[in-house]
Amino acid sequence: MVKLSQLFYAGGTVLMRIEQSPEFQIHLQNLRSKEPLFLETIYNVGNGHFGVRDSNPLQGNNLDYIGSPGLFINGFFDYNDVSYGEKYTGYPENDQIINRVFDPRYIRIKVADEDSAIDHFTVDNIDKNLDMQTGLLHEMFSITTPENRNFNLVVESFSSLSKLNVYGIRYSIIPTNFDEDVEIIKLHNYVNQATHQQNEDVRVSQSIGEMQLDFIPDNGQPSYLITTFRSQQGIILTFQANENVAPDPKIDYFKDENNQYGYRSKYHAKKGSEKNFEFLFAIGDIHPLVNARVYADQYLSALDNYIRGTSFQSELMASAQVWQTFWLHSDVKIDGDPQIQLCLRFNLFELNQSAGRDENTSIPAKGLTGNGYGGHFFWDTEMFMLAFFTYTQPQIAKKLLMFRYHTLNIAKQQASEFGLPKGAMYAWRTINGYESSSYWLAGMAQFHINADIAFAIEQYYTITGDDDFLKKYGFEIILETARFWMQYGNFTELDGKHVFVINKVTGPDEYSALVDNNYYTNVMAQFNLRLAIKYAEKFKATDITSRLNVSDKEIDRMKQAAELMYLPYDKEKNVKLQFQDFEQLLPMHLDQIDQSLFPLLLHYHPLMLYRYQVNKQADTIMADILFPKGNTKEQLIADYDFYEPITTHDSSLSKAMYAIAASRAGKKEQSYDFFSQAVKTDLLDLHHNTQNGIHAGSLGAAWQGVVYGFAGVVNNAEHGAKVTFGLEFN
Ligand code: IFM
Repeated sequence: MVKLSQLFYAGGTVLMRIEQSPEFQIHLQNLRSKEPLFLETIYNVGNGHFGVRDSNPLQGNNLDYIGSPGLFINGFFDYNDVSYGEKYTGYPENDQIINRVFDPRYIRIKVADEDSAIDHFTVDNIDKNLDMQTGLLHEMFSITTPENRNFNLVVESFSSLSKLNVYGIRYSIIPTNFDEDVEIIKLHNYVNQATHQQNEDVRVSQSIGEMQLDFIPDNGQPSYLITTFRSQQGIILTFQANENVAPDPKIDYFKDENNQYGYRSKYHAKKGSEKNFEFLFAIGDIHPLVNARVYADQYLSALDNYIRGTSFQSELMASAQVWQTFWLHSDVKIDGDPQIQLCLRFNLFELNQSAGRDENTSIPAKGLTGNGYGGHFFWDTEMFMLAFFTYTQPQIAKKLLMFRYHTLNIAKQQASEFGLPKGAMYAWRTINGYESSSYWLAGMAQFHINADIAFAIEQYYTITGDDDFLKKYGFEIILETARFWMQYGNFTELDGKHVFVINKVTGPDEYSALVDNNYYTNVMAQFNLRLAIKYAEKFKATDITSRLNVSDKEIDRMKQAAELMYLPYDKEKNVKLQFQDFEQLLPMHLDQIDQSLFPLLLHYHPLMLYRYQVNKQADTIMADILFPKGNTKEQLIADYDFYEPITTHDSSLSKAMYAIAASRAGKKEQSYDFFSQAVKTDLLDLHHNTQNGIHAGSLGAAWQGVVYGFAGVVNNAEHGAKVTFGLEFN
């Protein structure tokens, strides 16, 4: 079905030949679920700048079709009011929400007097295949009109990796039981698309932004300025029909009576004949609204250059070549279990489709496959996904870290508005750098994100040796986040000892909130402080430390704090305590809870959960994984045996971490079991919510499961620059 011969030969010259390996194909027949919304997610095509859900191509802006279609552009968002019962000082005013821009897959088809925009055409999936070696999505639909006219619609599409602004789509129409007049209309005249999706899941954003679409007149091809009402962003889009490829039937650029521009083609279709139409979209970068208006022509002509004088075919080939290079550097081969192999490849494919590459964006928790979690960036990037990029595409890892650098001033502003005179307080969840977490207990209070970012910088630096990055950007973030801990934490007396404590934080586990001395947070903060000390000493008496006003006195205080950091521990049980009073909480017997009540967060009030010893996800265990040095195997086993039975893994980030811990603890079967569930998260829809978007962090975590778990790679900042294989316990 996939026209490989067309794809890889041009003008008689072999440009590239790729054997279509079944190990890289996501074939509809092989998927367990055929549920439409799930398929929309799984068959998305993206490139870090944007992602397109695999909608029903006739869906349109009409509630007759059930779906959640759309184009999601990384960083393109609008604000929504948050309404609080009681709004206290410092609560975020607005929620940020990634915009659902119009669906570039949409096409309107008329057959005789029947019109897909008015009449309900039945659209059946016959075949779908995503070729992860080339990034080409190939689909065939069988479409039946209310008057029983039937035709096949073949749709091929890709998001270009070689030109991040380009999206290509090609349609072929083949009537199976009629000879009639057919008209296709490619007109995108709305934003804020109506969706029929009913979703009560709290993790799915209920709010939507408000965009405005303006046609840019008389440009020779449909072109748009799309602006957001409140965030004041603007984006230019344009698309072109390739008339050379399909001169018959002729395709016309038109303006309708409402001054809306599109393409249309009208022809007499014969049963069994095939007509092709192909379009290249150029999806612009995000600009401040004013610039977008003032420089629209300029931006537009730059975009035109991407798609003028080229074709679907050439752009697909160029993009497929980038995918080839990606696999050369990033593939992980697994013998013995083809399903796990495919899932892992899918995960890596999705990671590559999701990562922002422009320094102004990161990786949304749901990739670019939906508006779940508002399209926000969390610690997921730094702690679960970045390592994959650092090892395989460090240039992308750097861009992701640069996003944190470009938002450092906002983080400093947030610290200061919060009442901390020094340091940076990064947002728990955000698109533009500002905190977007209205449920601050399990949101903003997850201050560990500051140390997570510092940790990721150190990991990037130790692996790449990128001194320039460290000097110009990395050290500053490490320093400002370390300063945050010095401000938020304090010295005190506890259990008869002089210690440094960090109270009122929420750790990674979201089934407890606002605790004192969360082990993970404290150990990460300690590491963050030690990094600041190490690099302040390295750069002592240089313009780097003087520019950042680092004094000996400040570094001495950091040394004391790191040295005296309170790490709660139960000496009788020999376990690291998740937080200071963890053992005072009620026990929860997870085996006595009905399976239908998981995930617990959808069935219990948070306060109910906070009263129990129950973990949503790996918390203290992550400290063991990240800091193996000085940890004994006995300690790891004790921690594992204590926390594993009380962990629900309701967060998709959890199982891969347990797979690593189990592997290091010598619990091989458990490790494999956890890993195989983690790696299958999306392709097998194990959390039953892939329809809302992929679980990007989980996909990255599964990669870590292979590399840090089974392959035994020990790399973390604590071990210095070198990757070592096999963990040595002291
Ligand atoms: O960052 C995670 C968090 O750890 C668990 N809840 C979902 C967030 C986004 O993936």
